[in-house]
Amino acid sequence: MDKLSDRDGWIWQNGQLVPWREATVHVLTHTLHYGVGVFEGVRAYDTPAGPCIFRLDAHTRRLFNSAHILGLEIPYTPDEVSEAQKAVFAANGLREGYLRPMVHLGSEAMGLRAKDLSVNLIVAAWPWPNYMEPESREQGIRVRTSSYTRHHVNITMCKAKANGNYINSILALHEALDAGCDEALMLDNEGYVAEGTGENVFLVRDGVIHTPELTSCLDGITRDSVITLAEEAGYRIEERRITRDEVYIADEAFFTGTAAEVLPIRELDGRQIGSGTRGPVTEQLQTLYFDQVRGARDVHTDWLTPVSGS
Ligand code: PPE
Repeated sequence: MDKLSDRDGWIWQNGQLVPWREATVHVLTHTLHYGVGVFEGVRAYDTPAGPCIFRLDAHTRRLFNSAHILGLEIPYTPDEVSEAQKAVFAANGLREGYLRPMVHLGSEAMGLRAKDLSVNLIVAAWPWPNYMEPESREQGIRVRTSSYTRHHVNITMCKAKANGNYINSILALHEALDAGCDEALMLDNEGYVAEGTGENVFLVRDGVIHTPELTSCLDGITRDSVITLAEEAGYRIEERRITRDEVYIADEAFFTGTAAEVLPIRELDGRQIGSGTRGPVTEQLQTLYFDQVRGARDVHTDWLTPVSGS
């Protein structure tokens, strides 16, 4: 198997572009043991103006917010972190790909009481096509409600995209995959629909779009983009508590996320949703989204940051 760690290229590590295989950390890295770190998932797309990072400023801002929530002080300015993402994408000669900025604590000391550890930043970039089969964009995916509850708001912080939060996501996702589904739907501790393991969720009923309020899900940047595009297309959006059975009887449902993009859900817990394939509203929003990220629209041009031209 090709190993992600064994390839040519460059990774930005603490202010420098280092050769891909040499971008390593010590085994006593604090974050490796306890999960206190924060990260981002960002995509860049090929556009008529060359490769552009989608909503770079919003992702950088969320990285700083995540760090602030966990009490980590990133030793760079937001501009420097945005420039690092552009630099590493350009250095790897990519036209389209995924960027992964990640902030982790150093290996100066072990233990829960360790304080004043170094705060380190890496940014990697690689080609990462959507991890679902291409047909799933048209036909939708099969989803199962997770037996694992999404984070309670006072356990780990849902506004932080924190490394450790993803134990919950991975437990839920692997349970769904083992059951032959493509993704899990997670409910919050009161039983209301929260989100996917790495996506926000939407449903459509009688022409109105519904999505859970932000209390127990990540403040997704794709979610925000899709809400903006949907409102501009004339849809009403209701952010509110949603129950699992409302998804069963929705006309359409879909996930949004940087990695997942806009992905129709065709089935939840063995119940067909709507027509059992991508619905018209989902298709329209998908088209708007892909046109937007690929620079085919003349609105929201500030959402696209060219990789070169810094
Ligand atoms: N909820 C969760 C839990 C989540 O991890 C993501 C992103 C979202 C919602 C959507 O947020 P946004 O990307 O800003 O629209 N998940 C990232 C990690 C996925 C992975 O497989 O790793 C992503 O999509 O980059």
